[in-house]
Amino acid sequence: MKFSCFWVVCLFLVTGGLVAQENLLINIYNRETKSLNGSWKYIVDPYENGYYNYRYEPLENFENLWKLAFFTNAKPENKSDLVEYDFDKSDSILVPSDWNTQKEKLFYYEGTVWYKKSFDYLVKKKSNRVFVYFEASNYQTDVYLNGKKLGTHLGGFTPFNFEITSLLKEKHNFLIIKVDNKRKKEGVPTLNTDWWNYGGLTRDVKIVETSANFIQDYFIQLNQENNKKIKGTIKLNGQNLNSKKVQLSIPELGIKKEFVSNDIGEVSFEIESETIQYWSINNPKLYEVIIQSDEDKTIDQIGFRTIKTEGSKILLNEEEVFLKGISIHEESPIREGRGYSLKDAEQLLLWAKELGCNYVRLAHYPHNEHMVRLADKMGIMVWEENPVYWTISWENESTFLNAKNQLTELIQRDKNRASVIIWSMANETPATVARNSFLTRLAKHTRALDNTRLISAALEQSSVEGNSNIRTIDDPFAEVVDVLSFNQYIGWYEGLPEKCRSISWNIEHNKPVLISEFGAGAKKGYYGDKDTRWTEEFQENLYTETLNMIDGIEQLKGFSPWILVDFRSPRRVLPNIQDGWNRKGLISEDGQKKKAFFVLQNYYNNKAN
Ligand code: GCB
Repeated sequence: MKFSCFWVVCLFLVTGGLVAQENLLINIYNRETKSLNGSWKYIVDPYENGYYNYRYEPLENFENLWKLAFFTNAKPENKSDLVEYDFDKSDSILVPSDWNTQKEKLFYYEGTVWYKKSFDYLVKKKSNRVFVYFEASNYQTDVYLNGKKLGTHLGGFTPFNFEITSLLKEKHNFLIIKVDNKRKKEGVPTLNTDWWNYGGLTRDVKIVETSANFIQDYFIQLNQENNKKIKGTIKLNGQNLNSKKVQLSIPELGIKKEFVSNDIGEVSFEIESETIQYWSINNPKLYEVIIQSDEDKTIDQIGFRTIKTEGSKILLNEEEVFLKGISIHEESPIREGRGYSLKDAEQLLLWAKELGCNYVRLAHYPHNEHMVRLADKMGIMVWEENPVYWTISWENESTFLNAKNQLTELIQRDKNRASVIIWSMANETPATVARNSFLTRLAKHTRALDNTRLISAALEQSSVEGNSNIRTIDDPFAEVVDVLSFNQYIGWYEGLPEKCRSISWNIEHNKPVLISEFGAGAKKGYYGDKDTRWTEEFQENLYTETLNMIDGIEQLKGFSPWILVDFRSPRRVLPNIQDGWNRKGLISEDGQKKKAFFVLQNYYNNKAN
């Protein structure tokens, strides 16, 4: 078979076409966009027949096999022509949303599904640019427009976009997306997790139109060293970006300033203001911030606050704060499956508020943007987490780059959110040399992108040598973090709840301590005595005992028990109790509060912030 130069170029695009960070757009939340949500055609392709030939070579490498590739959306040219797929005659599926809970036959499916959407698009102005923006898609996403590959994205929980200006037509565009959620050893996360591997276009898909030169990025917040100054950078994207005018206004603060960009289209500034009302949990003040260039304008709602640590204290606007938290998975409390909507976010955060929380841990991966936007409005502090979970391939450089890329996309999306106070690098990872280096590099990268927030990771505790009743943190990564967090399950995976009474804590670090997880499983409506596992009383007792125990940790500055709502996990198979659900929720998947909810609520209500 002929292997022409053209196909070599295509192959390069396929293998080398991973999304680069430089072009990720921000504040799409507030931009005018065309939604591609709704009904899409789909083809389930477990053998990836739409991508490989029978020798398992990509079809696109062969001129004569090209049309067999599903992304070409080929149709038979005459009645004898052989084309063995047809999107238009295939079933439909809704976007956004995972496929598992939409189609019964896909409940346990892990593999490739091809999505297709046709659309017309009239650009508003000829010189404008157009992008297709994905809020998230799990896990590997290959994107094709009108038969041409735009690129590949890895990772299930962060946004990415591709420019489509030159490929777009007024009529009959077809976007074909290959989404593959197969778990992989070298992936982030890897093969083993304690949550459901929901696949598909799980968040919104949008078309974004911008001017030729547009405002691509900005980072605007309070100077952490001087709370009378607002500090920021703005970055334009386009051609000839030197000496462009950029205006920043915050009308409520009487701020209106004009800057001129440097040769790469960036401006940096510091603006004094004596009258800033700081964002806080009691007064989550957000200002309307308007950024304008010659051709573009974008508006955001930004809160200004400082967050820092001092010894073992966490200071929000220089005042000590105790983080009354709860961990949350991104599952819809309204429908089944992966959460994605504003309504999902509202329900979860309202429950957290009802529990008395001023803080949430969004575990174990970046949640949808509604969560942090709403937390900004509701005055809830947020821990955001990269899906570096349990047993990543620490020595694999491409795994590292993948983890770094996902974290970068998260920071890019949320760095202007006052509610976000902690970036978490990982959860429950083994303290090996390779892992220490992996996480230290991630932390260094995070600080380089954003040195205004705190860095943490959910670590593990251990016994001091010779006395299993004295617990400590001897993980070397504790030296790197700003906030020392760890998970502990004394009374559930280790002994019974009363065991908490025999444990004392010897933590030597002069840093704030957070307990990022503790908990016990209980089936809503299963009642009994406190020693009977899975009863609400067992869980209730575990909370009572744990709260007594951890009150004895001197540097304790908050916690986020595991977890707000029961969530799906294929690891949880006990019939009539788990049935595929991790039961450590304080609320059942159908919204009923368990007894332990009220123990924690009572504790939080009696505890000062
Ligand atoms: C943990 C993990 C969390 C699990 C939880 C459990 O330590 O961080 O992802 O779901 O334990 O229920 O075992």
